[in-house]
Amino acid sequence: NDLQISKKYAAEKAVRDREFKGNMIVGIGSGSTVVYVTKCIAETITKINKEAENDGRKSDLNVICIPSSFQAKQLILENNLNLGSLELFPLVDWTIDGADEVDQQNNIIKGGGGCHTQEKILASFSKELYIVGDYTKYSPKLGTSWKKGIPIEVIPVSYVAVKKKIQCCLGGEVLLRMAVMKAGPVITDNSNFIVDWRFPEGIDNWKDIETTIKMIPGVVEVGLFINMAVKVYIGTENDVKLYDY
Ligand code: DER
Repeated sequence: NDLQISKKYAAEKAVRDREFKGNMIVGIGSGSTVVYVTKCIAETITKINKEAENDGRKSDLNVICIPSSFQAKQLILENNLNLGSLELFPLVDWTIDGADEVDQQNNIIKGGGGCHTQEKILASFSKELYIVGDYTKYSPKLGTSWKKGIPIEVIPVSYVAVKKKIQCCLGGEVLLRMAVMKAGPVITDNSNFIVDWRFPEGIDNWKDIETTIKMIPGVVEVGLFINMAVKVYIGTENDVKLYDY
């Protein structure tokens, strides 16, 4: 359907805009759009190596992929890519990741897939972060299209206290994210809970909000990526719109 096609187009454009040469450390985000990103990276590497072989020369391309989640690790392995780790490669050339919502000021909500903590770590230690998404992801201001709130990873024992603190200081409603295929709350790759903050109307000082929430003891990471993306690729059913920040 055209949603999947738009994801595929955005993913492929973001990958094809990158130079593939020599030794590269590449960050792999999480979610459904990144499935297309990982496949396209693998296809690009195969193509370059094949061209070198046909020219009778040895390819010098060596791509190592750093995952942002168990899902990303699976994608790297399923696509027969070289799996690395941030411990071994603490500085990443570029990362491509998805998003839940992007606004015109480069404020991004991430964490719909429950992986924003390692995604933000990986993004922060990457020289460049590229975001890819389908046409539902870009909106005039946060909250227009994404209605599930800001994901916040919390240390399990603190979730009620954090919920009350955010509700009383910032308003809105905070809900513990419950699992669907398992009884009880969602447990993250880092063995924590996630609460989603359905924020009130009229918030626009997102950098301050990010800092305020991050400073509450018990909060591990908040799914706000403010001014972190270099470029955002938004797919439509027959094209890709590029937002350059
Ligand atoms: O959790 C995230 O931030 C993921 O990147 C995810 O929400 C992206 O959404 P997608 O599945 O539509 O690519």
